[in-house]
Amino acid sequence: MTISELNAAYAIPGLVQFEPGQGGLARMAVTAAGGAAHVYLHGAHVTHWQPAGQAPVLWLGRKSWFEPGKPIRGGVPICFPWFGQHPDDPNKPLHGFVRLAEWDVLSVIRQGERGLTATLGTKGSAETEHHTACPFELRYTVTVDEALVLTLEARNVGHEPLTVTEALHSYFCVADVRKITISGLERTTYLDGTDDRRPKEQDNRPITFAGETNRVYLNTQAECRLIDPGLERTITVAKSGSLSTVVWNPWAVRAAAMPDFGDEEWTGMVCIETANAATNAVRVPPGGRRAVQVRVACSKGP
Ligand code: TA6
Repeated sequence: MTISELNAAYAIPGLVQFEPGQGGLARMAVTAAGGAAHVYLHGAHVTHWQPAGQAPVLWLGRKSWFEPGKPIRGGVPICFPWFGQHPDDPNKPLHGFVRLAEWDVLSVIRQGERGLTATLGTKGSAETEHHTACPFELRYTVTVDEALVLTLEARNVGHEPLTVTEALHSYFCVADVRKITISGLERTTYLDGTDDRRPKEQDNRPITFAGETNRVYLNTQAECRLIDPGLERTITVAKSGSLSTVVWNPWAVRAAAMPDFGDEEWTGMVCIETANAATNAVRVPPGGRRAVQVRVACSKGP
């Protein structure tokens, strides 16, 4: 659909409109009383969320691609139907292909007095160039308010079981990653991506950052609290339908190696990803549905 067609079908004056975003890609701009947001149809990618009375919460890279066929760096990329490298074919796109797809808008409705809910959809099937083992349909519901609630629902529309790994790969803005803490994952086993994915255990203290960090915490449904003394705020990340939490910061050397990541930008971001990865892969039976949800909130102070 063109931007005019999207506006004719879904715009709500004063609350939501469609517009050309960066790179000319179509995005939905939400200006609800509870919060503002941008959602690109490219990847159904939430790139911006600012709850009322707060600074922006999501980090977006200044050097991000905004091009068909390339992922956006920052916000909340949707990793599906595989997280990281494809299990059998390293030539397939990292983190799956739905973050590269153009999604359809299915509905846009007011949510209470102060919010808005938009639902987007896409499909993957063996007949497409994606060569997934099994066809599926996705619905992604984005609720913008004082909290940001994202729900990814997958339906297996094939005749075989569908095994997926996935993540809502949220990037958060921080004043300085070296000064934040993340609590909630104490005494949890993780695979250390900086050490050949060896299993390790988080001690009984919150996570702090002193170097490249790339961890898949397993078998955890815990809520995480990101305490940022520099921005004087706490971000809470609560989830359901997810047994893994991924924590990532590339640090200086890896950031410099990524063409779409500014050399100095790593200090201002951290990812806390609501995932089902590695041994937490999910099996969806034929005709079955499953959903993963994250709820992000932000409050002033520790
Ligand atoms: O979630 C962490 C991670 O899997 C890292 O290994 C790193 O590669 C990151 O995601 C970003 O991946 P991308 O394909 O967006 O560059």
